[in-house]
Amino acid sequence: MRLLLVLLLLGLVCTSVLARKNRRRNRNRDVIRELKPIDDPEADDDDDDDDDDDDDEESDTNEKAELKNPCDTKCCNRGEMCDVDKDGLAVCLCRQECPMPGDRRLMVCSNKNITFDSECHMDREHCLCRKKLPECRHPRHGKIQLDYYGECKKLSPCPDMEMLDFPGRARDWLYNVMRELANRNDLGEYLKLLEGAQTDPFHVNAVLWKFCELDKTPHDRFVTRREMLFIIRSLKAMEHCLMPFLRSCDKNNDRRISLVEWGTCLGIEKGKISNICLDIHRKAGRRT
Ligand SMILES: [Ca+2]
Repeated sequence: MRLLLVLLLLGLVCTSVLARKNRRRNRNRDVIRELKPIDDPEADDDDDDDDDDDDDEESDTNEKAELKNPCDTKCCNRGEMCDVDKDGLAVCLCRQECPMPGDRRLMVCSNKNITFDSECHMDREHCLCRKKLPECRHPRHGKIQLDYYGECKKLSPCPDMEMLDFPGRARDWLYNVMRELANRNDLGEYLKLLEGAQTDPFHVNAVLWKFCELDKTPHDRFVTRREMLFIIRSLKAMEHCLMPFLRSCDKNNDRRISLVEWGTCLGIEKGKISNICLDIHRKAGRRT
């Protein structure tokens, strides 16, 4: 029941994150649309003098160059939005405001243990404080980061018994996530691994699949905290054994988890830990 709840909550988090991304994209499009000049089709009709054609073409070209929105090629950080200054240059400014989500599930907890109404609110505060602007609520927010999705709460320690039980629960959870993704046709090239995971009580394929899935940036057969950020942020508040478990996986303390460390940590026999991603990625035409 608890695993199902985690699965459903993860689904909710995924959906809300995607929705936020879409809303952010739409908002950015709206901003750019507002900043983009609107061509006036009647402007050309006013010019009837053939002798002035060359001058007009040159003028049009200059005008178009002038009207090109410099923000089209400007990349801003999170919490910022692009604007054009008085000299016509693209500048990144902190967002003036964020929409109120009206849903407590979109709250986020920062690494300073402060709850924000949304990721947008936290990013905006980070921007204001980084730029030392007067609206910044506290100077230390200049180094604020997202710790986990949801309202901040006291995270209880993981009891030894639960820690012992964690690998088995994690394997079952990974298998359930895999099945859920397959039901949604989102398992892609890893679909063939599901059959093996179904018939195996240890769900070895599900454990190996998750490693392939996490090891992406870069694909170097190690999983770093950065590569696990989404799963950590999604589950940290719900699963108090997650962080100590992940720390325990990194046996040689090099701040990254190898495939063998991952498999061993999740209770898989060494002989069954294989780099199945290699074949799958090759067959999918992906560089490995
Ligand atoms: Ca990696």
